[in-house]
Amino acid sequence: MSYRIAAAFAAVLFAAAPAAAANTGADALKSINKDGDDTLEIAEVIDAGVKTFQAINPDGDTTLESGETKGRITEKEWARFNTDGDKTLEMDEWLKILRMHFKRADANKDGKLTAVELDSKAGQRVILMIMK
Ligand SMILES: [Ca+2]
Ligand SMILES: [Ca+2]
Ligand SMILES: [Ca+2]
Ligand SMILES: [Ca+2]
Repeated sequence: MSYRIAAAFAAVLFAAAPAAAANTGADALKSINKDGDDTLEIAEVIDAGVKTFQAINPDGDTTLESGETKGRITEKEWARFNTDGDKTLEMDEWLKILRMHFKRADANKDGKLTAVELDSKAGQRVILMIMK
């Protein structure tokens, strides 16, 4: 196998394996929507966000370190929301970011996220913070 072909294969493999598994809005509704409607409200999103915080925090402390938020929180968000200036993200900081993405994803401002809103660019950022 030539180097060029090997490189092409590697590119395909990387493209097929994003850092965090991509979930659709329908996936998110299926696993997180508990009240029988077909939308996610802020309470459901916060609840799932708290669970995801705990799930991606394998060292079991009360904070997320940058390695633990890889692919979910951008460096810019770290700088803006890590308001106590330490090297860790506390739960309140994590949830502030999540609330921001919820607001951005809620295109019609009715306080609910539909599958379509969850599939938008902003909605995908919500999903990254509420599903492991
Ligand atoms: Ca709901
Ligand atoms: Ca941690
Ligand atoms: Ca902090
Ligand atoms: Ca909406």
